[in-house]
Amino acid sequence: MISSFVITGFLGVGKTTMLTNSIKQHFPDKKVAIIVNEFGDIGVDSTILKNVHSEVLEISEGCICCQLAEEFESGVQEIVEKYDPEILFVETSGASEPFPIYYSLNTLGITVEGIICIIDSKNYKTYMDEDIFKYQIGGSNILVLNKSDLVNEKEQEILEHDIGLIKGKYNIKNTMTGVPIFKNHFFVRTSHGELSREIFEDISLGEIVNLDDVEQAAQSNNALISKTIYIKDTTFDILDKFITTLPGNIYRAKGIVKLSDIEDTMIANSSFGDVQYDKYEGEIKNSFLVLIGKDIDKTIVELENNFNFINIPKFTLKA
Ligand SMILES: Nc1nc2c(ncn2[C@@H]2O[C@H](COP(=O)(O)OP(=O)(O)OP(=O)(O)O)[C@@H](O)[C@H]2O)c(=O)[nH]1
Ligand SMILES: [Mg+2]
Repeated sequence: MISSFVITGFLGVGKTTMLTNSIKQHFPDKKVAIIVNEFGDIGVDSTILKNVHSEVLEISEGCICCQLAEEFESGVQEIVEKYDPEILFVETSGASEPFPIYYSLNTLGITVEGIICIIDSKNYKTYMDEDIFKYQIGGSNILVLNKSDLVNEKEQEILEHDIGLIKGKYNIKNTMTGVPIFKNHFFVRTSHGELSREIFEDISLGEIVNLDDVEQAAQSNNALISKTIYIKDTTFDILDKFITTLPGNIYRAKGIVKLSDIEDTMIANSSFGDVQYDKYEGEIKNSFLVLIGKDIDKTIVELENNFNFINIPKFTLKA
């Protein structure tokens, strides 16, 4: 029997970080497979995850909760047939809601042990009115308050209060009976996605009947758009200035870059202005960044006019 966990949460909250920092160390004796869904057209997360986990399947350029639902189901079947995992983790895109994914896994006969929603303790206020954020919380039973290193105790209390209110209102219910379908939920405070093994062992969603009577959220990405830009010969300082001064409607920037003054190739990772660089163990043909945000088309044209080292091709190059 295969058991699974769905990892959901808004853009850049720390889903991939949780998978890299927690999973391998907790299940060294199990065959673990991961399906990762990315909103952008080039998968950065699968590249990061492949450094840590051997069986990683990437589904990019859209959301597996709606337009890529079929690709998701065939992806699950493919990974099960090829690898026969004992545990499957599914990282949804930051713009996906978890319930349809839970539903698909059930239909495929895979037990879902937990739906883990990761929350960015510092930046959640920027998008707490977005439907997708509320439905991600409503459809989960483990609420991980991540990035606790970036907030103080008072801010954590406000966060827990805010998230508790959203959970109360958006908890997924059976529309016929009004009863919440997940029997209980709990909060976990952490940083860098570090979760204890007990969290994965002690939970179970239990058997849920009448799935057809469950209300589902209106699937709306609220105009989130992703665009890949390519970076031509430039230095670290110039790129860093570019990333740290990106306009506020670009929520997320991530990519793999080779710069002229640094020997290592690097993964650049920015969410809501918090930027981090890590060494990338591998080679790339073209340096690129995937930018994700709201109404970014005009912003991208302005960026292209202002920075001569970026290039937005009319077609997708191989990274
Ligand atoms: N300070 C701090 N940074 C964190 C923490 N968790 C993750 N990050 C950083 O946040 C950035 C985004 O993390 P990811 O794990 O890629 O987030 P994600 O949810 O997978 O992002 P998407 O898949 O693009 O939605 C990275 O630069 C991480 O290193 C944390 O607890 N504290
Ligand atoms: Mg990710």
